[in-house]
Amino acid sequence: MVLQRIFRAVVMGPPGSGKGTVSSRITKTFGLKHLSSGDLLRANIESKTELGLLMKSCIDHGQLVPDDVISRLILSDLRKMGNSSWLLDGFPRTVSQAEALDGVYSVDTVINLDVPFQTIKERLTSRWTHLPSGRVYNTDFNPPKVAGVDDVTGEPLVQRDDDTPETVTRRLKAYQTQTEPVLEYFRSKGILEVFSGTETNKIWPHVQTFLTRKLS
Ligand code: G5P
Ligand code: MG
Repeated sequence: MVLQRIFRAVVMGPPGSGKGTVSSRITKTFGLKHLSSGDLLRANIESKTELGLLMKSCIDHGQLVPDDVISRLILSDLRKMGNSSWLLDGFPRTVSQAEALDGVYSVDTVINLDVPFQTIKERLTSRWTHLPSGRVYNTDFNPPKVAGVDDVTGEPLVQRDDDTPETVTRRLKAYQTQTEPVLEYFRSKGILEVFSGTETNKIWPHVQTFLTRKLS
């Protein structure tokens, strides 16, 4: 689909709710650029930037990184995208981040993936990631063609350091206390759209129909 106007969207949802999976389907179908705050932080860790090294222990412990750090990083990348249509995944995650984004851009829609916590815990321990691209696999749901290897580049897949059961529990707690208030923030602006379910393949057709309507 070729977009007729600039469109700016946010994907929200608890850790492991399928933000990355749904984002890649949205970008493929609708041609938006995808920016994931988690991928951006992991890329900094991987290439051992000063910022990456500083943020690593925060992320490995399942805590959010400071608002000013992530807001600066994301807003600077968005600036480089100029007049493109984009989809943000994992940002904003606090009301202060939402206000920082709001101060610069007008967001058209916020897609919230409402997936039960029990479903999430089972998924994350079987996730495998290609760090350079952010492509995600799951040994049950969408396994790579060859075990342990990225389909596109043939490079090795890794398990994220923050996908241990204890850290997942901490990430879910941080989501409840710090990120759930952001849903209210966007609901009060009338741009929040909630998609509930336990399977991405069942949620996705609803997201696709919603965006097709919104963009036509
Ligand atoms: P991230 O990287 O933003 P999270 O915790 O928000 O991390 P995560 O873990 O990346 O979110 P996701 O993108 O929502 O999850 O989900 P996904 O990767 O698509 O799917 C999860 C797994 O389930 C995959 O293996 C996928 O294949 C599988 N799956 C998907 N659908 C299904 C299904 O229907 N069935 C089954 N069986 N499996 C399925 O943030 C990481 C850290 O970075 C920092 C924080 O420390 C954070 O903890 N950070 C920030 N800190 C402050 N502010 C911000 N804005 C920050 N952003 C990141
Ligand atoms: Mg993700």
